[in-house]
Amino acid sequence: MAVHNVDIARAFEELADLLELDEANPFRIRAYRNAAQTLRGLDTEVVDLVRSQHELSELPGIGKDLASKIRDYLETGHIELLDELHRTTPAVATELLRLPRLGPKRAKALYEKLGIHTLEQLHRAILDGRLDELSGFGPAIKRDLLHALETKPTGATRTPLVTATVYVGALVAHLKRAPGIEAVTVAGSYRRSQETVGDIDIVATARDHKPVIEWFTHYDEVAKILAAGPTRATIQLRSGLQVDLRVVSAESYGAALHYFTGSKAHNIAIRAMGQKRGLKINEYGVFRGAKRIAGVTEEEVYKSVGLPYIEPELRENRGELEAAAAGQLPHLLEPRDLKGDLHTHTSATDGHNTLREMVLAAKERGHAYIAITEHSRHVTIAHGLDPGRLHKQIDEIDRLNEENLGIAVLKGIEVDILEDGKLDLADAVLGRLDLVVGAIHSRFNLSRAKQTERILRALDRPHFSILAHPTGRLLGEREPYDIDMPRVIAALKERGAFIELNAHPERLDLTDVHCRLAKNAGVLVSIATDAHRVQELGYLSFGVGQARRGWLERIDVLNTRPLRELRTLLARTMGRSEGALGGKAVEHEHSRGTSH
Ligand code: DGT
Ligand code: CA
Ligand code: CA
Repeated sequence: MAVHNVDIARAFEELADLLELDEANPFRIRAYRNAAQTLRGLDTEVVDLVRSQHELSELPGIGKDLASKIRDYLETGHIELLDELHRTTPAVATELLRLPRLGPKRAKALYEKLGIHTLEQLHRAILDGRLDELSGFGPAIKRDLLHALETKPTGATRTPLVTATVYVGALVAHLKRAPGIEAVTVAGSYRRSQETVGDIDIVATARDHKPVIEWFTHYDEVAKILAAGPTRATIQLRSGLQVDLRVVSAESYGAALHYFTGSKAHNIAIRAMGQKRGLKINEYGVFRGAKRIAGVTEEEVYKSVGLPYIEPELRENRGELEAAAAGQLPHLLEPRDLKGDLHTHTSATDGHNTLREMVLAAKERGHAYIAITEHSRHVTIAHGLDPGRLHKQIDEIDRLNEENLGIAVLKGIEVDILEDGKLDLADAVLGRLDLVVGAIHSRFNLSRAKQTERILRALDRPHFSILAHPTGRLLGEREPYDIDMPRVIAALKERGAFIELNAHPERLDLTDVHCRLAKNAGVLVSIATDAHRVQELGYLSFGVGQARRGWLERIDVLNTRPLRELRTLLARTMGRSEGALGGKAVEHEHSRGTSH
């Protein structure tokens, strides 16, 4: 059975967690985490690298020892050390480590001293006051734990789109080799680029359906066949992901694709429009009486109810039918519209590639510009920059730009917005930059009023360009912090600043709804990867999917602008009237701000 990179990455992450409980050497733990990140970012499956005789130890962060563990896993499906740690650690341990404020010491105390073996038991122990018997669990910790246990994101069984992508790619490749197969398209929430998917829906055409169904159910990643009939089947992959396949005839392909792409609300609305015209619309076609009048393509289905084609990402019955009827559908953003990346990190802080490597990789992707935006000093775990190190990086970028690499490197920072709304670095050093990206990395649990006020204060600083990952959420892991988004967006508008759609697939932080809010308010969205390694520069595509769900067009997005225009827009957020390309930058004090 094929092992995917994510499987190995997951095993290494678990190893790191369990070693942490074992209080193993921190460098060793770190090595496993780094290796897991490398694996998640690779473009090639490790299995294929091994097959083609590549040295795994040449991969970044993978030494001889880790390479041999990967080989063990590929050959046997096991890592001996992991099996051993599983035998000696209770299963709840890794779940506990994922909760806030629980490191190895506290987690261990919970199962060793209080005999806690499920999260449910922990919840009850806190409510019963039994946690008070343990030292190291003060009221603040208990409150945070309770909050986490009680707001555990619902629908945790949904799969992030990025994870699904890995499995879907391989499965579609398999299906395309099925006997007599004509077309294969992934439909459902996956096609609509929803940030998480419940299951995968695939529509295929073939003259003879049965061999395709057999080919599908015999895929070597299948753990369970949940249903199999003459034209449809449902399987569960080893990863747990469930997949529905429908095989239809070519005459029904468009109708089936439309039906199974959904959303259900969109389908129902389309069907109602059909009914008004005396048409019956289902997954087999569009019918007037017994006569099929459409169904080969999706365009035909829409045409039968008098509408132009509607892009899958819009199909949520959130106004797309009305817009289509009025000829006012947006011309959705395309991946090629993006000219560069405005949020990236390097090995100067917690990134894994050097400045030069990041810049050259961005150029390789065809970017016209890349902004380097390291963390500031307050984010100590990321080894954030202090003024001295930032000055040094600014000089380094100036020198790099003098080499005329064919890509512009913008000088930025991801500066921490402190609890009181001040920025983590003084105005003097921020003033040397091309852009200031501001972000919250602490005190996520402030009240809505306080959290909003914190951001509004930061927007009043003399230098502020883009609000990064505006709600701080991590998909399936951390709930968004509570802010008054319409108010924040209005303040950004007033300041002439921008909002980020963080394209990292574990964040996708701005939601589709908030993208639309920004668009309607006239605040440009910066779609940026937050890349910490060169491979992650490819995450822009996830941002584009989300942006399309938010109805964004090329004109709504900051980094579709050519360099010159971008510089002008950014210069304004920095209190300068003109971009560096438009002659000498004119600096003047921002009326409201002072240094701190
Ligand atoms: P998911 O899987 O929860 O992420 O979301 P979807 O949208 O992929 O939903 P799923 O897999 O249950 O069904 C795929 C599509 O099939 C759905 O988007 C629309 C269509 N569909 C499913 N059930 C119904 C239904 O009862 N009525 C109509 N009109 N369409 C349905
Ligand atoms: Ca689905
Ligand atoms: Ca389904």
